[in-house]
Amino acid sequence: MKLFCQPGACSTSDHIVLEWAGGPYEVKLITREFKQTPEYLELNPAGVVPTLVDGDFVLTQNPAIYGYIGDKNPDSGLFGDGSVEQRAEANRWISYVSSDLHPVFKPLFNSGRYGGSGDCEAPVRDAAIANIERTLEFAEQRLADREWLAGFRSPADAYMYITLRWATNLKVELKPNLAAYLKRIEADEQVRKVLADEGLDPVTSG
Ligand SMILES: N[C@@H](CCC(=O)N[C@@H](CS)C(=O)NCC(=O)O)C(=O)O
Repeated sequence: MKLFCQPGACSTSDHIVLEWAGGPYEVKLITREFKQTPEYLELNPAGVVPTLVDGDFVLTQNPAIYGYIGDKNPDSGLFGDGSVEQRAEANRWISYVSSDLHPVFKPLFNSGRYGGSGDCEAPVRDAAIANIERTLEFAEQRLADREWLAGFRSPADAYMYITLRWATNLKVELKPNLAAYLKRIEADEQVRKVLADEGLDPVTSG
């Protein structure tokens, strides 16, 4: 399996999931500019990361890629014990990150697509940060009595981690449960390896 990944973008979560899955994989690190080349657009016409290539099979969209990696590595525990309930629980939290949380960052990263000049105007920025804080509150409450979003470590945590890196870089102050969760994820040796492989620094100290 070969993952096309842009360091620090959501595709880093797929890199972490591949590492957690334990099977062989290859990562091609790409730039934002490479996503617009004919070579890449042939694989991913939307010009976004991630893209996973497995033989002749080309797959896009984070949730689909997590499911594929999980199905290819059934003993990895990525979807818990594999029961209908635990798969659904993992998918519920993958959906939360994919559909609710990730999109609220988009006005900050691509403000030009929201009618702005490309530089995020202060009122847009403030509203976007408020939306991020409001959306993070669900995860903050969820983590009050559990270590991982689904109740076991799943791809939702890898994806959540990437959004928390973005939030931290945007100076969003994380509440206690999310702050502890971020430290927990960054203490994971496999996450550290992925960060090193992508030339990224952890966002927590210690
Ligand atoms: N729904 C897509 C979202 C992918 C996405 O938004 N990727 C971002 C990076 S996190 C991207 O490549 N955006 C285009 C750009 O930055 O030029 C998925 O799940 O794969």
